[in-house]
Amino acid sequence: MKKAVVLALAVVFLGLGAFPAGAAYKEEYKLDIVPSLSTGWGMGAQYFTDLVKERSGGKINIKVYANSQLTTGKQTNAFMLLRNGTIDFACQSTINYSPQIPELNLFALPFFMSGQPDRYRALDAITNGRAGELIAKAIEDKGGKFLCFGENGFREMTNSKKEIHVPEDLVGVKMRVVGSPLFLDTFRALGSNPVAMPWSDTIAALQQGTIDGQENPINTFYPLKVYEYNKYVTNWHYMGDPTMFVVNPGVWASFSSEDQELILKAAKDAAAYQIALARVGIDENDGGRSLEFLKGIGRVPEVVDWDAELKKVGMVVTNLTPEEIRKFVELTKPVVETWRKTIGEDLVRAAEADMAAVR
Ligand code: X2X
Repeated sequence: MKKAVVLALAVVFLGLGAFPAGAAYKEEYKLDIVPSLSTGWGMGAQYFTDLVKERSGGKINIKVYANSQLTTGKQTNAFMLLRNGTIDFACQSTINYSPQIPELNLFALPFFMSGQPDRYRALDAITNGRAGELIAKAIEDKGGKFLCFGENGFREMTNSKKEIHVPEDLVGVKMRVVGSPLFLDTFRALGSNPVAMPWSDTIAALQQGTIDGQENPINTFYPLKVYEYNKYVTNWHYMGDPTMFVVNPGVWASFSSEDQELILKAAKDAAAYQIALARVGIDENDGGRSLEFLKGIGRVPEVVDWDAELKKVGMVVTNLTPEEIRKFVELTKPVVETWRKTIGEDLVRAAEADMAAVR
């Protein structure tokens, strides 16, 4: 008799879907990020969870797990763990999801956005444009609920050996790159000898000298004191690295529509903060907008003049001339040609049209 009741209840529940609205919320939702909480990426993720907690009156409690804890260092498996529900929420780089969602390689096409007159306008045109919609759809088709784009930043290059002005300078410099094939192709095309490695192993490897350099946004490598091992930084802006605020679709469906709205709004507010942190003192065309925004929300970070700060901590800052940049662009052209096909011509063309529209 009891069994029959349980069975009948089970049937009713299944009929309502696996996550009936009004189901008890979890005590804690887990949010995945790769770097430490002290980075702009980490600060943006933390702000998101704080806003959700505050605005839900403590009902929705999301905890940030930094330093790839939830993927045990295997950052390129992160999307699979979000999809299967091991991870509830994430603020992740497109790079780490790109092995499962090829469209996300778009942002890592070398000099795709920085080849435009204003690389930040180009990036915004993509994330807010037709290409951004296609990318959101690609993520949802593969099993992730997309909320919005944030920002890690444009990626620069550091090393312990010498100033990098032209591709030949990279010969013999052992660069760490993310374990995503496009990065290996780009650095090999430049004549470097790249090593794919999780971020969680990178600082120790720099310290031990098993690698000579790495590439990441300033705002991501500085908090980890990369300058203690790498004297040289080259600002080449070769790719812009947005983050994505995403949720497991089952978890998303378990929230009431009011709470979904609250979460989406918090993600957008946190993304605006993360984007401002990625640009303040770095985007030379930002005209003080990022700083104004950060003042407005009462969250001005310690460092707002990165050029001065990097010099202060002893780094040699190399800003490339257009001539020098052209050499990097030439050598990576075949990589772009090959990867356009993997990403999908339609998406690449949509992104080119989005960028052209703001030029
Ligand atoms: O691994 C990296 O370089 C990092 C932290 O930027 C990413 O997760 C893409």
